[in-house]
Amino acid sequence: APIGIFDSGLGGLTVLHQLYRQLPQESIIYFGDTARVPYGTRSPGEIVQFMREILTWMLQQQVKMVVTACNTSSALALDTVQKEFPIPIIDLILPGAKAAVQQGKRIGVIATPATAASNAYKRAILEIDPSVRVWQVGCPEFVPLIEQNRIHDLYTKEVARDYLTFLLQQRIDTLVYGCTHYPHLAPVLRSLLPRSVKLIDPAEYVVAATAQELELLGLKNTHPPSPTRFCVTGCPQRFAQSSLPWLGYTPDIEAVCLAPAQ
Ligand code: DGN
Repeated sequence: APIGIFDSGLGGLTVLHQLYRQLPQESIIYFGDTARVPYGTRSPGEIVQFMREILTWMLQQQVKMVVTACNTSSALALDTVQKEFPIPIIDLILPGAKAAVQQGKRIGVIATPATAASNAYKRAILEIDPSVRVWQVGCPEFVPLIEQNRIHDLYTKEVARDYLTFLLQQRIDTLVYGCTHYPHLAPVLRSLLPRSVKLIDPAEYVVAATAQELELLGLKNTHPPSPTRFCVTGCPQRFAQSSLPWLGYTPDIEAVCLAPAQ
């Protein structure tokens, strides 16, 4: 059976990339809720509802496990829905928080406004190590800019400079990508940060946690993997086009229609 991963749009591709690297034998279904991106400015109630719909669909596809490739969903909805669905759902935030405290003492988190407001990273980090300092910044413009493939615009760099100013004033030594879209901005962010600042991509660690869980539950794939299925709620052509720079090829995209969850 495949592993299901989902995001509101292109962000999950950074998790997919790690799945290909760390678990190349697994079959994957990628789900992008592109009709409703961005999630970052939605209410917690909406995010819970979206996640229920996505998980219901995932169960119909008979996935064996779901990897949350969206921090906003992980922060706002995971606790609620985890109890409602009979399938392992891997959280993104705790593995990222663990990695951050192993690397730094003054930790900055950039995230969607919803994730930043939820304090999910701050809480997770301080629970592991109360002696570190944590600052979070909500970055409302990043996801729309990435979805529009405007990564190399001068404007994007100016926006990034603005978001980082406060964190640099705090002399952070570590920066966490608190949104799966943000590793797509790595070259821009790297150019604005001192070399000594370490960048943490939670995608790397959520996939390591997934590998452990597969092992623990005896769910590792033993057959050759099937090609990844890409499914979106918005325009398939648009996703094919915007994912091209990250995937390096134009995938076939299925359009799906989610049924409202009960
Ligand atoms: N990629 C999602 C996340 O990690 O929070 C956010 C996407 C969005 O829709 N804002």
